[in-house]
Amino acid sequence: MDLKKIMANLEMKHPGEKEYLQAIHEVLESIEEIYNQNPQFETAGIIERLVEPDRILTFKVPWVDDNGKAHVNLGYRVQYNNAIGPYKGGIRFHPSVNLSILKFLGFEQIFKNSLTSLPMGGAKGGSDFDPKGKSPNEIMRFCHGYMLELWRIIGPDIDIPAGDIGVGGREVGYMYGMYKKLTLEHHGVLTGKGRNWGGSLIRPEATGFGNAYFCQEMLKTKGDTFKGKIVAVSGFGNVAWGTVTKVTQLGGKVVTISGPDGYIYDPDGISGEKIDYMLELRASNQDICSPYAKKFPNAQFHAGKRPWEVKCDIAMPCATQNELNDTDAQNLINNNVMAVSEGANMPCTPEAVEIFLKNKILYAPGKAANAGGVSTSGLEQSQNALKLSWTAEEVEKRLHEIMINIHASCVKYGKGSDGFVNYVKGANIAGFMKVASAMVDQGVV
Ligand code: NDP
Ligand code: 2IT
Repeated sequence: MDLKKIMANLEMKHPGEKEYLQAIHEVLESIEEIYNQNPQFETAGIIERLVEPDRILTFKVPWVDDNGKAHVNLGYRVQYNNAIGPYKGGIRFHPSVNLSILKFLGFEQIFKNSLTSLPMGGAKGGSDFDPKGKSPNEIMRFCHGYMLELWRIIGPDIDIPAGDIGVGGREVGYMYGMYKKLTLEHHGVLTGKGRNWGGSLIRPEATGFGNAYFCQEMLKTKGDTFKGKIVAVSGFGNVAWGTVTKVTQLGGKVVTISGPDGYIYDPDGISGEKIDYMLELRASNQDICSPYAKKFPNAQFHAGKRPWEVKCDIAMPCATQNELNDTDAQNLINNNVMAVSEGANMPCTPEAVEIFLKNKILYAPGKAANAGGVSTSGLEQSQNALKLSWTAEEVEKRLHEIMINIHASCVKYGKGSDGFVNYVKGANIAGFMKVASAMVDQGVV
């Protein structure tokens, strides 16, 4: 593999798509050695075929606000690779959404989904629509408008979307309603559905729970646990909430959460009613930090800052991509952090990752640590196909087993001769080998 040449070609073809190029570089760099040992991959053109999505649908979504004024947003679905199963991945609504971000997310999803051991290909979709400050009716009209285009290219054996930033149970409900109206079919084409119409118990918590379980497995390799550990979390959305809940259950003390306005440091720990309050604020579409600091006076609000300056044993970034840079990473190392586990997708910059690997701490990339969300989406699909509904205990037990197995795969492919586990390498190689072999089996298509 000539990594430099591949990257130079991609930079020429897709100028300015920085998140996409970042994600591709990270994966190719870590699979280079094993790729070169398997000449059948080169013959089958695996890299050239993997780095470009199978197809991209771009469309406009016109919608009308509560004052009768029309607006237009851009909608996308990137169907990346379906070698091991139908396309699968979330939908993101956030003003920052563009093709580069959705291509990076779709590309990462291929390997994440492969790691889960479930039959799911990789995809991602979204829009630059900003749900913040919109009324429930405006959200509904937008979701309906988005699905009016998307329905043509999805299906329970074709492409199964789900939530991501700005898309939770409510938005999935509106999109599902429109899909059903257009197709007359009720077969669970989206995951993250409501409990009463095909959703799975534990799906809302699953990404954060899985993140905590994965980190627990990493700690086990050092003979350690979450008990008594100080944990810094960023974000206050779906993934942050699940992470805070499970870390607290496992005996850790979460001292930070954050929003785009800054972060909260709560030395008493964020647990119990404080977690419920976090949910309440989230549901009411407010910024979190100043109301939280008002309600719990021991908590401090650090406006415009990120939580990585706080002394902690474990850091769990759960907000968005590139939210933890080299300065943050060095702060964490100087404060003796022992583990970093990514709830978000690609929250650490490449420079930050390099610092973690150089210092040989436990570092879990998102495609491994946050795979519990899509895994439980897969379990939701299984329940839909069986026309059954499993108990919360049953789903969580399966989720826990999947996370333990993903950890084992990372160790298998990532453990060096000195015993240090490079989870980036482990996750990328384990995810890649399965997809690449399936592509070879199926010929050049
Ligand atoms: P939510 O919308 O529930 O929460 C996102 C959080 O990140 C919010 O706190 C949001 O604050 C903050 N945020 C969003 N964009 C930015 C930004 N540009 N700068 C700073 N903060 C930002 O999303 P999720 O919790 O679902 O997603 C969080 C991360 O986890 C994402 O990287 C997502 O891809 C990843 N993920 C999600 C999964 C899922 O099942 N939902 C599964 C696996 C990974 P605000 O709303 O105020 O902007
Ligand atoms: O990034 C992710 O894995 C998700 N947003 C969840 C995708 C899914 O299909 O459940």
